[in-house]
Amino acid sequence: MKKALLIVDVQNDFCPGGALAVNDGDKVVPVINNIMERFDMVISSQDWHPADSVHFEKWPPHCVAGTAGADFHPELDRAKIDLRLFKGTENRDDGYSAFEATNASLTAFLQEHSIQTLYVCGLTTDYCVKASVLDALKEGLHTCVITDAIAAVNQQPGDDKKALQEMYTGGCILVEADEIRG
Ligand code: VGL
Ligand code: ZN
Repeated sequence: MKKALLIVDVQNDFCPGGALAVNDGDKVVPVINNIMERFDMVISSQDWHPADSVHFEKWPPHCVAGTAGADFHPELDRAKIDLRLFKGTENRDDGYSAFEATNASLTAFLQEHSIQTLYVCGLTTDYCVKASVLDALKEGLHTCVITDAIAAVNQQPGDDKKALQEMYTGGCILVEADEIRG
């Protein structure tokens, strides 16, 4: 069975020094680089907001389209990425899930490549990773979240645990990077 890796929002603004930095956001990068070659396809998403997005009523401005903050973390191995998705691109749209990308359809891409299993990693556990996992489950995909390749906003302590619980309850499998075979 074919499997793909979805790398959610490993962007400068979610990493230390960024506009919406999350604890240990950069720690996911070596873990992700190390596992990419075990997948048939690698897909990335990027938060890509217009400067006047309503999303910035809830969040400090971050990942404005085309800015350095919206770039991938410099150490992410982008050469292995087969499809780049951009989301949150409309000014009325939060775009938390990679399935809401506006430049291409993740669902169509997975169908074209006969991929039925999706592994999700990246930033952030309690928003875009969770939203992408829940949409993947709705699409009927076998869905796994890589628990040592994610990091959370944690506005409230424990939001990360709650998000993982919600994913698990929805049918997502929790795995560690070491358990993934090529
Ligand atoms: C995200 C908050 C706001 C995420 C995006 O990538 O999880 N979180 N925008
Ligand atoms: Zn955002």
